[in-house]
Amino acid sequence: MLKVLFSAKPAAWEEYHAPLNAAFAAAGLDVDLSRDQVPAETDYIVFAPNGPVKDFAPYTKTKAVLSLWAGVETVVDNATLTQPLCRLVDTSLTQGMVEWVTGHALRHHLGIDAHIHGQDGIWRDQITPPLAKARPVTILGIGALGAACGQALTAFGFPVTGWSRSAKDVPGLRCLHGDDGLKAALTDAQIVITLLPQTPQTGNILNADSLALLAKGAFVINPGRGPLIDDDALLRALDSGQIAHATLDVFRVEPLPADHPFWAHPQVTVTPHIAATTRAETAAEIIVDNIRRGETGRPFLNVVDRGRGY
Ligand code: NDP
Ligand code: OXD
Repeated sequence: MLKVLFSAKPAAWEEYHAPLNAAFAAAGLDVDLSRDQVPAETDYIVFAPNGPVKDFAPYTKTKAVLSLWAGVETVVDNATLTQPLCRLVDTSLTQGMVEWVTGHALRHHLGIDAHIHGQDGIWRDQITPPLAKARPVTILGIGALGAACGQALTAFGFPVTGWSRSAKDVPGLRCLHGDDGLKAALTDAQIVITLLPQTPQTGNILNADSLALLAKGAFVINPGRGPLIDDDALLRALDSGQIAHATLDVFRVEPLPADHPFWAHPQVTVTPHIAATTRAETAAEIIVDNIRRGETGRPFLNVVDRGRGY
């Protein structure tokens, strides 16, 4: 019998244990899934960064650590982690991100706020937004999430540029990469969406210089990670009108402290790290599929490259 440790918050256990056990049974795997395993006898760890396991050294028999999160920045540098680390790539997570990004991009594109906040009996000037084809969008990070968001936005007609570390070809997107590509990707963009992982290379990628490349009055949407943005530079760009509005889902400190200027700024929308939620039913199938792969001698999917940090 395989011994699988579930290391996440108690609420996650309530959500996950039934779907995981159902997926193990469907896969024909005989598994003891528990929040309490003897480390040296544990075959796999289902892992969330906010769970109890911080030291992987005692897990000498463990074949893989399977993250319930897509972002792995809090564990990738853990020196005790020598086992393969697999991050979550899940169609439900991706679809959730596509819906959140598309919704917020359309809000800014259409100027929806002007009318929602204008229920005061005044028939306002009619301001016609440009069609999507005249609103260039740039997505920094065109991996599992960014590429899907880019393709959804191209379906509306937005000209979408995607930027990545290595050269990529995502149908429908203008794909740029590397340092040279970043400048071209940001120049004159009217909506910029950050879907990069948090690594030493991506910190403060949106800073005073890069924000200045965007079209005057551009919109920033960040569902990636807080440190991708230099907060002070963003606040200055909002105050100067260089950035018209920032919709931010992720922050350097979460929950965002009550005294952070983002809360009070009229051109900032704060959402509480809800852009894309991991859904237990699909995530369980993905985790179990990876365990089945391990047990049948096939390579694990979505293994994190420690050198790259994602
Ligand atoms: P992927 O690993 O699939 O994609 C990451 C993308 O970023 C790739 O295109 C990669 O380039 C690019 N990239 C990484 N480093 C650099 C760099 N130095 N320069 C240029 N491009 C770089 O990740 P996902 O799409 O699955 O997830 C992205 C992030 O979204 C996660 O790391 C997480 O932080 C965040 N997230 C947020 C959620 C939320 O609810 N707010 C939910 C889930 C994830 P290349 O293609 O060349 O490798
Ligand atoms: C994730 C997240 O990384 O929720 O999965 O941000």
